[in-house]
Amino acid sequence: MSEDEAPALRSRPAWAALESHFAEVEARHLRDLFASDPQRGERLVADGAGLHLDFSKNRITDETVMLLGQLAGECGVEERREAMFAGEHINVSEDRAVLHVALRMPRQRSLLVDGVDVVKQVHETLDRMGAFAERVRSGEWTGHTGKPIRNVVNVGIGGSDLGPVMAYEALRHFSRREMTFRFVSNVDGTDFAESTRGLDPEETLFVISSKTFTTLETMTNARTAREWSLAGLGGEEAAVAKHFVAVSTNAEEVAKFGIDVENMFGFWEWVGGRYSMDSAIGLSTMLAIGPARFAEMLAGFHAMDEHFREAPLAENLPVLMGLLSVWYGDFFGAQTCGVFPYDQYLHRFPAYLQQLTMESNGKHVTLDGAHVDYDTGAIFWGEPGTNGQHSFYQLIHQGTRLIPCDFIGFMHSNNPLGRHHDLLMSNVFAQSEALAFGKTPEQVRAEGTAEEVVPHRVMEGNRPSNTILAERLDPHTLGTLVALYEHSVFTQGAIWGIDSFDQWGVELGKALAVAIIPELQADEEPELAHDSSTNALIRRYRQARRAE
Ligand code: G6Q
Repeated sequence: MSEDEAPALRSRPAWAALESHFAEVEARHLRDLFASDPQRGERLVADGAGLHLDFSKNRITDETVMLLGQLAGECGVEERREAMFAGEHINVSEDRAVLHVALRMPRQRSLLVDGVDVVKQVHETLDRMGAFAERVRSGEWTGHTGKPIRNVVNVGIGGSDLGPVMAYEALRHFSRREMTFRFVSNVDGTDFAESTRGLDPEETLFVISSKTFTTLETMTNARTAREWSLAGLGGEEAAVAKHFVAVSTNAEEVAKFGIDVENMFGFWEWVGGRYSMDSAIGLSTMLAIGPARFAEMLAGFHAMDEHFREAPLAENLPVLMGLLSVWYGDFFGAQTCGVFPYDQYLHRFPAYLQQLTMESNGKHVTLDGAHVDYDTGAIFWGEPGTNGQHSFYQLIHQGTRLIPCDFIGFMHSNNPLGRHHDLLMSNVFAQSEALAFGKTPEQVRAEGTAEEVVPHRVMEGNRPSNTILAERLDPHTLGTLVALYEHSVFTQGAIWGIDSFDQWGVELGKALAVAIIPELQADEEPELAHDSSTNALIRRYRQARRAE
């Protein structure tokens, strides 16, 4: 396809049907949709892999679901899904397979990619990780001076950090409490300084996590970690072997850094960074919760993979959520999507999802390079409830923008304290109810509100949301939740016909900064050839540094 040829999406019959259907639905209020269809709240729900999705509070009818399903069919979502599971190179711009689903396939399965059984490779690595994690957790693996490891510091960034941090925080309840886990990602020295503060080098293990082992931030932090470690261990190079392990696909660079490749845990180019928390990149997670719990997490991922592969589209949680995102983004013009986990342990989940969703679907061309003439990935954001309610929910309730929301709640708390959990969950139900149904002027008046204040207190309602419920936040559930969003992202990408698995915008950032470093550090005033703004900023910084 030539660059100026329009992509196919808008000319699909289901798209046209959705456009005319949209005009009808847009005019309807969720109050009426519920009033005219008393079974709606029980019908527009789906269950899979232990998760319950109530999508009835969305601005849709049964016809919308049917038409969106038709669109998925016309866009070949199922064929593309099968191509992913078969190991085809669906990441076209990098000519790679996309096989994070193989990371959680059970041991007895096999998946041949270019003649190699990748499931066998995955389990060999999991076994090595498991043996290592057990040695560290039991105290058998000791540091250079013979002390057991009490602190684990994961050094990585982006996909090599967000998953590990999120999973550690999410599963803290199941973690080895006598051990401390910290995460260093930012090249800002403050991150390293604060993350290692108070730790004893004799008891500290660094896990250097980097797919490429060339990322500026991670390698800078890794070198600083080595200096910190050696400084605390009498400067003996031999200490590195006991205090550093690597997670990478690049054995050569790992060896160059000085880490014994015996202490390297590998993964493969078909695992994208933001899809890697269940690969060896999850080593810190395994050290925290142990190999058996890690296996439970993988089983959760796999259960959702199977659901995604087998459930009919209209009952398929990730497909439904993906299609609803397309519906709001491309028909209602919604720009963002809020995700609100009502569980404090999931406080890093929105940040994790930001990378998963926005790095995957923040794309402006289709697979064959045509510029899209529709919107792609939404802006994802969020905070745990109930905290968000006391700040930005105001705009969702009464602002002028449409913000579809995902509420995530659990039947049982990991910390059942008095009435806390009932209060927490009452807020999940109350918020989605208030967003959908609002408060009419009549209702506000009936509360005795002074007439001039009535408009201020009216809630228009008709604000859509999904409610996702699970039994309890445990490793299995976390796996299902992450896979739910992974496959929702996949579904959206397949509808939009984009490559959800490359990240050229991120690569650009990696290259640009490298060019400026010598200009900041040169002794002589460098010849600057940027634009006038960048030149002036660089000069200003150099001047400030000279004055130090
Ligand atoms: C993820 C991205 C990106 C990547 C980091 C770290 O999908 O590619 O976030 O994970 O840039 O890369 P390394 O693991 O190679 O250090």
